[in-house]
Amino acid sequence: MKIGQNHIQDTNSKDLKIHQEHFDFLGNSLSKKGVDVATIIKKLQDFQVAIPSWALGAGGTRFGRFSFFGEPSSLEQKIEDVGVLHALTQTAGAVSLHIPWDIPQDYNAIKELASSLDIKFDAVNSNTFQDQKNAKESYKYGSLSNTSEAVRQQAIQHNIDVINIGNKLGSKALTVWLADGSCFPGQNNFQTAFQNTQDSLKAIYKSIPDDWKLLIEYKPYEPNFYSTVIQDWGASLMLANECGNKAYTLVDLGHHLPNSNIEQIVSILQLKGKLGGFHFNDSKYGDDDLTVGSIKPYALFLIFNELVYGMENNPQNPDLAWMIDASHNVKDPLEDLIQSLEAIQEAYAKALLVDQALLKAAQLDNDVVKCQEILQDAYRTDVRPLLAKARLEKGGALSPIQAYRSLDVRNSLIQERGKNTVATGL
Ligand code: LRH
Ligand code: MN
Ligand code: MN
Repeated sequence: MKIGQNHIQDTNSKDLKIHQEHFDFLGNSLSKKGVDVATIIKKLQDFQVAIPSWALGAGGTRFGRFSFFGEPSSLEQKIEDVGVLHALTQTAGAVSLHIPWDIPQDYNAIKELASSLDIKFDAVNSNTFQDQKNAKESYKYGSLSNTSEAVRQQAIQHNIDVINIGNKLGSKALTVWLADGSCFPGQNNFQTAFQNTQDSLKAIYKSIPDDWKLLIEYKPYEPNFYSTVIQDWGASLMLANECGNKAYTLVDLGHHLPNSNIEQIVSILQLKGKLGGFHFNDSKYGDDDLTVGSIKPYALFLIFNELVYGMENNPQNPDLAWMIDASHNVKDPLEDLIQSLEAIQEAYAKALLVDQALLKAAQLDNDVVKCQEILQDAYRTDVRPLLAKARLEKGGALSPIQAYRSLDVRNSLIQERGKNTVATGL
């Protein structure tokens, strides 16, 4: 299924007038405050987020999975689905593959398909948390941290294989997330597990090409419930520092204990030039992988406020690999991803509205009330007409969800692919 420009323009046409009125009203009031609206729109247009190849089907829990039908069952179909998202939103111009869930068969064909849809290959993800068919060694008791050298070697080699796959696609980063840890006190020696992980990551790092990044993701628990080897940003940063200057920390929003101050974490990592990647989602209790911005939109805004500050003031920090890491149990996966993309753009746009000079002055004056007023003035602005304008100028939909529904995308996919499809992945 490919959405044509004419289809999108048709669906836009009836709402163009009202959009223009909303945009003019907001644009005028922002201009009066000294905001450069055109620059904000350009920044929104340049902000591209990778879609994970494993998030295009319904997720599920260990208690069950309910399909939305018409789900992609091959990598080609997954890329086509990202194409649908990108055509409508103009902000999903990349895909992130998990290996071995999505190993390309015909590299040239996959690359051609992706480039015809204006999609790039972002970070590749390795998987040493599941045993693979015919693998000699098991990851039951860990991978890069395992007490067995043979297991560690197998896991190191897998990461090198993933780098080679990514290289053929034009990826520029490897993301390592480990399930390694322990379920019961005494099961692991913390120091041995950490040291083994460090040595294994250093071995992988030797194969990281010069223009690549190694992104080290952390998570406090799950699937291990007593300890995780790379439990937090401190552990990740220590490992990245040990590896070298191509290694960075990756922050996944769902990988924090309740009430963690994530905005402060991203801020300090950027100051140290060590924030490399970002996984967006939202959560109420744990690593819930819910729609971005659906639970804590103000926290997301505060995080973006620090990201924007870092992007503008920390040249020592590289460009980040942005990815949505969400799962969809009760929503059409494509609709859910559209909602996440919109929430990301919304938080970004609001953060771009923060008057940084005024904020700095208020901070110097210790005018606490004014500091809060400045942040909340930006947060309370309804920026949706800016987002719509950014999409419209690039040929996207004024309202991606409405367009998706009026174009009846899910039914077309069901007709094309059949009802009983099962997406591969988690
Ligand atoms: C782990 C995680 C990590 C994995 C993905 C499937 O919870 O966030 O990024 O690769 O989910
Ligand atoms: Mn993640
Ligand atoms: Mn996760």
